[in-house]
Amino acid sequence: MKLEEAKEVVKGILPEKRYIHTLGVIDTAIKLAKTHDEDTEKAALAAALHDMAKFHDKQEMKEIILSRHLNPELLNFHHELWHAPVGAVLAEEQHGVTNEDILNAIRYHTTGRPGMSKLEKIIYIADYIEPGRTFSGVENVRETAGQNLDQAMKIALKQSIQFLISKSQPVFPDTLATYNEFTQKEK
Ligand code: DGI
Ligand code: FE
Ligand code: FE
Ligand code: FE
Repeated sequence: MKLEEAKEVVKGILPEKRYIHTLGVIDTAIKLAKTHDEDTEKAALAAALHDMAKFHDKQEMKEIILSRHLNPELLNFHHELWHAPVGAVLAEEQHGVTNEDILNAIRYHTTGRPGMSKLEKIIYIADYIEPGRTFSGVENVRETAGQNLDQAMKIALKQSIQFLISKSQPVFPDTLATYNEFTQKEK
């Protein structure tokens, strides 16, 4: 699947605001890919599709998680977490995306995971810092992302976990494990 085609697909399924967010993630991901020597076409395609399941029917997402044997732990957490792994399933099954790195970048864009590839980090961070994001703390990650992806991941994960805790929300185990990994990496 080519970028222009992917944009048409998501333009057809996402509300305008979410489509504009997606365009911001594509732009940001291409920039980060150039800076950090990653394939810009892969980055753009993963970015275009990353939120494709964001408005997918909840019951259908649940069925996909069960039938494709995705991590069953997802069902014990907020349904906001489901659109990432379900999006990867839809990208593969409905749109013929076969590149495993692109599929993983979609699959782990919300929680992260230990052992993330460069592309996975780029999509996670691009989603966090695209120009439409205005929450407090976004600048910390914007400033760091051009220099050091691991450092940017650490800050983004830390802030996300702090935000969830401030709302008394549970934190998905992968998110904590990813934060621990980036923190332990540091010298
Ligand atoms: O889809 P986006 O809004 O662009 O962003 P996202 O996919 O990164 O995050 C979607 C939502 O998921 C966001 O509102 C925060 C929430 N979230 C992320 N990590 C966790 C989480 N919610 C819970 N309960 N636990 C998590 O670990
Ligand atoms: Fe998302
Ligand atoms: Fe995110
Ligand atoms: Fe997003």
